[in-house]
Amino acid sequence: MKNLFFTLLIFSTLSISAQTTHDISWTTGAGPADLTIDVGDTVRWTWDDALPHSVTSLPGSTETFDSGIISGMGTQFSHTFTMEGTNDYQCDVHSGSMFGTITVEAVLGVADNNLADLALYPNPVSDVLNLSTSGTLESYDIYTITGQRVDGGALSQSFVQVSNLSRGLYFIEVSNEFGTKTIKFVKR
Ligand SMILES: [Cu+2]
Repeated sequence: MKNLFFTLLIFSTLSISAQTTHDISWTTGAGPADLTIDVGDTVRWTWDDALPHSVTSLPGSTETFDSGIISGMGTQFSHTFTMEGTNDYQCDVHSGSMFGTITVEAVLGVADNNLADLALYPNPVSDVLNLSTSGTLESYDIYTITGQRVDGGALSQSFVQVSNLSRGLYFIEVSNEFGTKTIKFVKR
């Protein structure tokens, strides 16, 4: 049981990025249908008239995608962009009025925001546990070594009051939208 808890702690430190789906109304005259998105985001085109259309990447586009020519009000085509770059595309039927560019940018700030540099001080601690990181602090949970949660909540400041904890060994799990980091500390 204890081993399982430690294993979970280790895996819970892996980060997860937020992903977004962007919608484009795909109809004659929709061009230029341009968007700037983050790597990992999805663009979803929805056919908003009854005419046949396609969503087709053009030569030179960073990624290749093609819905084929399909028709039907409400038809959807989605593509998840995984590479930083520029993607020119068009409708192969109405290339003069249905076209656009999807610009895909590297996700900024994750490296600085993933809590990888989170540090605690002092450790051992008696009253106030300070949290030092270049990332954004959003919430925390404190667990005993047997996995019992004894404290936690939103983090609006870069410290946690631990004077109420009994003496012993604890883990603090600090989270933000990009992930979680868990560090052991000693309360004395
Ligand atoms: Cu079209």
